[in-house]
Amino acid sequence: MNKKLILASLLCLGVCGASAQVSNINPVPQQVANVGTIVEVPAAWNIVKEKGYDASYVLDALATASPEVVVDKKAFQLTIGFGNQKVVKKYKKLIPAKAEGYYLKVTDKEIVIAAYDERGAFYGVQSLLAMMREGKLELCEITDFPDVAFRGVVEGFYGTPWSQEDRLSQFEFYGRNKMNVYIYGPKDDPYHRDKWREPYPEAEAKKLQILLESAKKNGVNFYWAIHPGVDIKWTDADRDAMMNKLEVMYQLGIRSFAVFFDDIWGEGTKADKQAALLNYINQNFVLAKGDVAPLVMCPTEYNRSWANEEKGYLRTLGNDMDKSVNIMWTGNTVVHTIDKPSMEWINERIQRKGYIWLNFPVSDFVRDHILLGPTYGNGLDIADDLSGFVSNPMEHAEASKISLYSIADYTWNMEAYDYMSSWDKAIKDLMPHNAEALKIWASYNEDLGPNGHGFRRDESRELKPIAAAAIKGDKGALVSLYAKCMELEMATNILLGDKSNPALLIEMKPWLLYGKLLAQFGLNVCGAAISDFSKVGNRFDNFDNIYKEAVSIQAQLYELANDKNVLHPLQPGIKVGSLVLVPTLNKVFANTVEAYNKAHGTNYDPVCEYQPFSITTDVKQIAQQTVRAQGNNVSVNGILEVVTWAPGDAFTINIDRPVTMQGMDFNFGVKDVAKHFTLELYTADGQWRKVSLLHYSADDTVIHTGGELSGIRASKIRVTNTSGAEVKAYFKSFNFVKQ
Ligand code: LOG
Repeated sequence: MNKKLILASLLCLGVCGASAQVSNINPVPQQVANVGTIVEVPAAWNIVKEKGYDASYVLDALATASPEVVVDKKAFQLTIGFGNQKVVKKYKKLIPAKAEGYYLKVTDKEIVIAAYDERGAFYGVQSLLAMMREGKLELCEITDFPDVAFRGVVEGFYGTPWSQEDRLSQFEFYGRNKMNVYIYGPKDDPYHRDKWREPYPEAEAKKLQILLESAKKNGVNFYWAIHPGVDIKWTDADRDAMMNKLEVMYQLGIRSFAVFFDDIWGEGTKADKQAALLNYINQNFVLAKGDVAPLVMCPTEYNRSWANEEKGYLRTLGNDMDKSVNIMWTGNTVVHTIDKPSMEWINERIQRKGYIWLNFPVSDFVRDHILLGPTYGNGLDIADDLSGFVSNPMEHAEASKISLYSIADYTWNMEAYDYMSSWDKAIKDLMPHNAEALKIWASYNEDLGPNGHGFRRDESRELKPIAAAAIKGDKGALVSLYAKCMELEMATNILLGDKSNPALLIEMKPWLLYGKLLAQFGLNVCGAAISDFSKVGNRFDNFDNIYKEAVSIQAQLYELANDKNVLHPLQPGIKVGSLVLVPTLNKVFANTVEAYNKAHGTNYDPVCEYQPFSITTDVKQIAQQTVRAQGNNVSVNGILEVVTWAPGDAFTINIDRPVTMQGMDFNFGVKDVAKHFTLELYTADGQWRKVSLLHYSADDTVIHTGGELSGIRASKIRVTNTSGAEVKAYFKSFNFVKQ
């Protein structure tokens, strides 16, 4: 335990458990003392502030508090000030000497908020408001400041960008939770990426200005990111196009900028050119303007697994690029938690402290899941090794707040970060009146399932021991599992009727409907497992009905997961409880059916979920993709980033029986790429048969097959890079149709 913690716990001895109001503050403050006495919120207060300090977002925030503002020296006093303001002169020694730090004292006669700077005063007000949220106040003395200077969010995912309402709600949330950065970079905004040279249409520009205002009100630095790497030429014309666009954005009011070079290949990836461009922008725009924040850039090799040490991309950036430009980093792989050794590795190469882009809770590569679990795994000792820490969230803005609440907590006070209690607080914050139902529900929506990035999360911690015993046939455990399914059904019903957070409900609804049905499947399965099929009149006595119900629920689940409104071409479907609950229920179902078949000489199929396809491949990035069948249409989900095929690398779909082919196409996202690949089918006579590949036109990136494909019966489909050289391409889609 470090000194700070020892001090904090000594001061807390005996009273911490009672510090109900202070514990509502997020992030957990650095130092808390003299807590334990809960008092009423004063009905009125007299605000003492610096003369002339009138219009400010800090005072606006304070004005949302319940006490009536009176001008009366004998009333309850609230003193607020920062920096060199006279009004807080006598607290000078108590103010932490750190940007955004504040000192907050609550006694039964007065409140003092004395901060290092204006942002600190805003955060002092936020802590006070959080304490008062339940209508009470707690006497305390808090000394608080952030561990990480830049904390927040990068809207950097693929998929539907957040709506205007989403973003406005986010900024209010960031302000409340002391996050100071929002980087605007949704991959699917054309004016960020594909049309980076063009200005926003007027209506879009106006919307950005509204966002900017809201960000300011909440103490959030709004970074606008540009993504020119797809087609940039290192010419004066493109450099001028970049400067023009930045100027247009500056005129709109943007004062913080980022430049992204992720997920590209070819000309745009050159480190020396990127560094030269960033330096040019830094010198001729950022420094020339004088009121623009230091640049943030996302490199092409933004994680260790992609770093090519021989070519020295990162070292070139480290050497050549102005030291004031921040460099983003996702860790050891695209999706990874961050630890001390990985920070040391990157910082040494880029010769500055890395700016973390955490790819959590982003779900654009596992869109069949919604990620509501706790945020854990990042080192608690890396505060001094990084320059910033932002999270890339889900396209579900409201649901992302569960993780973002904890990202705020973690980046502010790392050593005190407790991911389970932070998770509980986040859930309570998001849905105070149905927190228990939301917590139950969240515990079935944590893991991402198998995915190309290999990033997994724990799930359903409480259910695990019960599940293991239930699979072994333990009757007590089966009863507990039954109860868990009832609990899940109840939670989904409560949430489906919740009116307190409509935005959250809209986002979760497809999963909730699925989860409710899954709970019913669980009741059926556990009921059957517990029943001895002897008593008359029991719902679970007629095995044939139970079996029909199970099959019917599976069919209904399939319908829900294949509803056109939730079908995303990359990862179609809906997954709930995929790590523990679903495999447990399937196993219990199989056990029960097998036992019944044995005892009664029947022949019911014990398999409830069926997967006839599997993938084998040398290309690691696509090894974890899933194969889906809908009727005769079979598809492999695509991935987002660039895929590298070494010479000879193959990708094979194995089918558990021969099928007759009708048609096929796949899209590697590049023109004229078909010539590098060979397609072969493994036919019933044990031969590999070659099928020709072509593009329909020079502009078409889709690869089609020759007419000879139709009618071939095959149990394996194999695509091989036969170009003799490395091929870089995308893997956007891969489909075939059987007869
Ligand atoms: C993209 C990002 C995407 C994320 C997860 C970075 C720097 N870029 O693989 O836009 O949301 O991974 O799919 C990325 O992470 N590429």
